[in-house]
Order: sequence, then C-alpha cells, then structure tokens
Amino acid sequence: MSQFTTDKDWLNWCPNPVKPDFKLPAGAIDAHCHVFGPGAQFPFAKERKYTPCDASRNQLFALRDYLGFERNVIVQATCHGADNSALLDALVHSNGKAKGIATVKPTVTDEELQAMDFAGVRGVRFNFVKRLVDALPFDSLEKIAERIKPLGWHIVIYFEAQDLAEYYDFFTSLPVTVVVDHMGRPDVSKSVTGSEFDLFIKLLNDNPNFWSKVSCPERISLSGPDNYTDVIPFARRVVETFPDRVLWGTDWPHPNMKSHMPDDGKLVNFIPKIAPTTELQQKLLVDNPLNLYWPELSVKTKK
Ligand code: 0GY
Repeated sequence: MSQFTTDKDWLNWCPNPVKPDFKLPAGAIDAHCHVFGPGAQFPFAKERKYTPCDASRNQLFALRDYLGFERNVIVQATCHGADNSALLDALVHSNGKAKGIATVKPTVTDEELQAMDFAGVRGVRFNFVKRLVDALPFDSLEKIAERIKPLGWHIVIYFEAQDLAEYYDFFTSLPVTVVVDHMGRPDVSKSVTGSEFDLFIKLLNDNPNFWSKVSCPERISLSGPDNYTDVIPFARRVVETFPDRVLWGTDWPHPNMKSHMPDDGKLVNFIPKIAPTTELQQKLLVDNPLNLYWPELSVKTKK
C-alpha cells in the first residue's frame, strides 16, 4: 500500500487506448514519457507540487509495445524531485530500450553521474515552470551544465512561451545541446507568425545546438479533447523548418492534465498532421531520436 493520496482532481491515464491507424515507422521512439513510482516502492519527493496516480515502468513498456514504438526516452517527473530511483529502475529493466533524462542538484557526485550514465541517462532537465518547481538559480544550473558536459549529455528545458524572452540569454549561453519541451508551450490563441512564436523560431534558427519536442498538442490546444487542430500550424512550422532537430513523445502518463485525459492511440494518429510526409515522420520518430539517444545504432550518412 502506498502512503500517498493522489490529488483529488487528478486524471488517471487512459487504460484502453485505441489501436492507432497511423502505422509508426520501424524503430520509432517515444522521446518524452514519464514513470510515477509506484509510490510504495519509489516514494514521491517531499518538495513535489502534485501527487499523481502510479504509472509504473511495466505499464509504460506495455503501452510502448501496444502503440508500436520500439524505444522510450523517460524524463524524470517533478513529483520525484532529484531522486532518480524510479527512472533508473525503469532504465535498467528496459532491456536497452530506454534512455533517460534525470534531475540533479549541483551537489551530485561524479560517482552518481557515472552510475546514471551507465544506466542510460543522457541528459538533465532544467524546469522553469513555476507551478511545477522552484527553479534553481542560474549559477547552480551553470554548474550542473559544466558537470554533465564531459559525459556528452544534453539539457532538456521546460518553460512557457511568455517566459522565453526573460530566459533567452541564459538558454543560449548553455554549453551543450539543448532540447526544448513541447515547443516552449506556445500560446496558440496568438499568431503562428506573431512575435512570441517568432522568438521561439529564432531560438532554434540562430542556435544549431537547440532542438524541440513537438509533443503535447493536448496540453497546448485550446480547442478541446481529441481536436487539437489549433496546434497543427505551430508544430508544422517547427517540423518543416527544423526537420533534423525535432522529437516526438506521448507524454504518458500525462501529468496535470485537468481538462481531459488523452487517448494515447489518438495522439499517435495526430502525428501525420504535424509531420505530413514519410520522410519527415522517419526523421521525427526514428532518425533524430536515434542520433541523440542511441548514436551507436544510428546509420546517419555523413555529408
Ligand atoms: C510534461 C508536463 C508537465 C509535468 C512534468 O515533470 C513533470 O512534472 O513534466 C506539466 O504539468 O506540464 O512535460 O509532461
């Protein structure tokens, strides 16, 4: 029995998603998903801002197989703070089919970093979304960036569109590859060619070390369940402008979705709307995440 009580308004992940009509290319990678606990085995962090339902590694692996993905990139969820035990447990039990993004403090030891690297961690997440975390100060984040650089790791950043201007100079000073979660959470009530989204495009355009996940239409959309058409122009602009630096993920088990819980099969069916050609789909779902997370398996042709 877990000692944790799930938040009253928490929506559990969809237990019976549809089988997607869109057939994923062979070797497709779900490059943004999480595990929660189980709380009885991997307690949630004291400093967490939400208490989720359980979402175990075996449930994640079952979803991977059901939807037709080959591999996962598991991102440390804020409900586990900087205790990466659940993430590491998932990685070591994945049979080499999962890599991870951890959350660390500046006090992390070299031995801890080495052990995480051995288990399959390939980056750290810097989170600036205030409802999720109290972000570390820039100098602490800079220290972490310097510590992970020799390992060849990258940094995943999570922020919302209205905050990009404030963080822009810090982000572009980071010394490694940087992956932005969910296109920087654009406000899709604004124009796709307006100044706010143009700044995000400039971030990727001027900084070749920046990548973007084009995930989470269900979070970004203002148009309601299973109808995320307002997100399409934003995601397509990113996919078509930066085809070699985009990633896609389910975001299972969808933390903090309060309006509705998406069906993961329907999310997969949404992919061709944002990556309309087989070439773009191959890059988004296979080649790009392989290059970043499994370079040893990548068959990238040298130009
Ligand atoms: C996401 C989104 C959220 C939460 C987390 O680590 C987390 O707690 O990532 C969110 O609530 O927006 O990226 O899955």
